[in-house]
Amino acid sequence: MSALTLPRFAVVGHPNKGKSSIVAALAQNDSVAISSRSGTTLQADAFEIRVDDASYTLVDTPGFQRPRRALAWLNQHASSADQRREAIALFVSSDDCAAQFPDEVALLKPISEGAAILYVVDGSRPYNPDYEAEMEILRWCGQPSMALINPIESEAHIDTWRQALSQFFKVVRVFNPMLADRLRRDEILEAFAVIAPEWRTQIDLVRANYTQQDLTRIADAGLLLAETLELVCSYQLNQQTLSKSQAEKLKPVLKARYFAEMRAIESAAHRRLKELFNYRNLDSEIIDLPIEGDLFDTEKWVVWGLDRQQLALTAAIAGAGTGAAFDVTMGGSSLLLGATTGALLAGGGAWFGADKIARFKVMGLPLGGFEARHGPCANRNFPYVVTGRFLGLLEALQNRTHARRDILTVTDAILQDKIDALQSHERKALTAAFHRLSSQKVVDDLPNTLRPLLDAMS
Ligand SMILES: Nc1nc2c(ncn2[C@@H]2O[C@H](COP(=O)(O)OP(=O)(O)OP(=O)(O)O)[C@@H](O)[C@H]2O)c(=O)[nH]1
Ligand SMILES: [Mg+2]
Repeated sequence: MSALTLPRFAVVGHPNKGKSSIVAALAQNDSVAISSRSGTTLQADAFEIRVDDASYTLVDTPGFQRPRRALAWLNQHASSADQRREAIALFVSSDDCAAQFPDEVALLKPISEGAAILYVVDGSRPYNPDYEAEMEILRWCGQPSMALINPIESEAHIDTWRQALSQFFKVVRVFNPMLADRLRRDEILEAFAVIAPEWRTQIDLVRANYTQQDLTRIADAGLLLAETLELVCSYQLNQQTLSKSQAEKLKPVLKARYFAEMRAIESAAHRRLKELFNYRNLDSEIIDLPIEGDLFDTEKWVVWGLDRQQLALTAAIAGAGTGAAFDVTMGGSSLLLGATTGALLAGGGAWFGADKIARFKVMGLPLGGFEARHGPCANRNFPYVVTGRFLGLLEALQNRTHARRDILTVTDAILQDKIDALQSHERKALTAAFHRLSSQKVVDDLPNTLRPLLDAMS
């Protein structure tokens, strides 16, 4: 091992103790194979973790299967301590061992080729001397090493594990791959540099780049949100028809297409957000983007967006009648409005078919004297709803690790807190920007206006 080689760590231990989970969490890679079935990882698998211009590698390995017999073999091939490393080298290159001890050969090979050792145990199960053969074999490798206690179900046996492990490893840490936030990940990287000081420069560079990467991710998420808001708030479907009755017939088709496309735009944005956080296989569930009906609770945007004076005003109106009176200033669609407002437009709905718009002719035929149109959505709630759902996903991604394989449920519940935390000028700017968006007006520098909402999350 030298400072010239890049840091490389082999994650080893008993089967089913979370080795692959630790690799997934640290590598931020949700394609690492993890399952409750013992013996999931069958061969050593190297994951290079590249963060900008720095990198290190984690090697996921199969668990020890026959450590006592492997140790007996090693003892037969080394009569004194100075021969132990050689015995390990012989072990991993022997065809006989490959046949007898395929898992031990697979896990020891990367170590004999220079990887440092991360030994993983389960802190919810009691210590037991059966593990000593594994730890003894690892000691024979003579590589830098540390132990990680993964409290899979509880922390019940952490103390006894610590005592036992400290006989074999200079550094012992508790690391839960399901809860590994940025701070814990950074602490583990720092420990890597302690056990392998030759790699410190590179590891410190990885850590610094992670800090930069976190900031860049949030900035990129802000750009993505701005782009998505502009797209959904201005989205419109038009279809020219020859007659008003044709336009009427098209009504349900156009409406369904509009809904489907709005949802598709949102899910594409959510997919891109997941990719920004290195989630490529993550399934999430979220209620369908509310495009009509009660989900557009008119009172909600009052609380979300408006300042105190406006709030008092709207509260007074709301007290007098229904909350739905606020937003009838639509740019052509009743789709996003609640039932009451929708009723104001019943019959006409989103239709602008009566005007003769296109008068030109192609080869003597009228191209269409009527236009059926759906959208854009002018409900003032809409940008808030889309933003809330986006931030909900962003926060869930930040609070999750790549070791988890369960479905992510997204809500927009955090939006209110995020808006409350804004300074009043920031909130005003946001309210104004969202109002312009839902009024189909251009918003100058939307990413900057959104920034304070996202900054709180970095
Ligand atoms: N609740 C909880 N479950 C965990 C934790 N770590 C691992 N698991 C679960 O334990 C099981 C085994 O995890 P893996 O990461 O596949 O374990 P492994 O050591 O790589 O297993 P093999 O490849 O079979 O040797 C999976 O079902 C994980 O979801 C943890 O910290 N908490
Ligand atoms: Mg595994």
